[in-house]
Amino acid sequence: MISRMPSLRKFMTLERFINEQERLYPNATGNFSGLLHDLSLAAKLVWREVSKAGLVNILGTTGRVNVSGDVVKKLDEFADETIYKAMDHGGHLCVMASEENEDILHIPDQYPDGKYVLLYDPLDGSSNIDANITIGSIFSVYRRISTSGKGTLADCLQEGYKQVAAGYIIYGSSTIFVYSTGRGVHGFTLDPTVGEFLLSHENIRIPKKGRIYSLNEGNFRNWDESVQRYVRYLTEQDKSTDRPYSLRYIGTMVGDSHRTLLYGGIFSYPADRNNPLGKLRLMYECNPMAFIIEQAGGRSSDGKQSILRVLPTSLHQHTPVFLGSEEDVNLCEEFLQGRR
Ligand code: FDP
Repeated sequence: MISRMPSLRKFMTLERFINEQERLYPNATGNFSGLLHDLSLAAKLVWREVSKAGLVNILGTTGRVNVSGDVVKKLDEFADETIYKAMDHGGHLCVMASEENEDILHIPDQYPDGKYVLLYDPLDGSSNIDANITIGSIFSVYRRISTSGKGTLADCLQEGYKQVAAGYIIYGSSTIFVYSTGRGVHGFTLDPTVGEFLLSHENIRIPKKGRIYSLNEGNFRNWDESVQRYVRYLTEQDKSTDRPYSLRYIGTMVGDSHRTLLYGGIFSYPADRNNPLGKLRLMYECNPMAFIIEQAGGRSSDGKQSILRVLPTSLHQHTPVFLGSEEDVNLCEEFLQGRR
């Protein structure tokens, strides 16, 4: 007779995890879980295309430029449409907005409107696509504030602290779905052989302090003097404070933030002379990442306040961003605010 040893760990799929989380809320209608299930399907569809991008020769620019001035690759368009189509008919959403589109995206008339709002960056780090370097998709979910009918721009322009969920899918050496609904940050790695995201990083906590800094140092001369002083400080030699820090910069916000989440340190895109409000978008990139980092015990800042407190005034607004380990972001703010 074969005696079965109790298995060391149970296989927890993303689907099962979402359902188990729903049971913690006795009044849950299943709408929110349905939304997350739809997102995980969208993630797999985008992953499938990303992973064969080089093979089917769908790369190359379409010649179009998106509202933020980036050249749009075909894969961006595919991801944009795929996420929209996976999310438009579930009855969970009343409106969407995507980094690739200037205006809000309405739910088609034939489908029911729901009580949530989805903002997404379908393919972050698109300039890395051709080099087969890590890219990702980012999402952010809010509760609608309008009372009925079609969702509005005001539904989309809510402060980051009002997010009810946020996360990203990173297409790297593995594909990982990381998300938080305000109860910890959890990561699920895609097993491509069975097509399931499996829980691989439960309750991620960012280290209190790291020793990696991540930003485009090529912009050094265009930064404010306080940012220059901070970065110079990080590169000085001092064993007692773990300096010099190491520099790591992929140039994909998802990748750089994910590494910062796991290893600690600081990721930043500060304002510079060419980008007076920084380069990254508040609604599509900074808010969701700040939500994840803060949920994991880290900090985010625009230099003065938490990113999650920045008042949005337009869909594509930019903000300087500093996020990562609590001690690193605190120290950075001391430099930025002239306290050091
Ligand atoms: P990309 O231009 O490749 O789409 O906001 C987009 C973004 O990438 C971020 O993912 C990344 O952090 C940043 O821009 C990189 O900008 P730089 O090339 O100026 O460093």
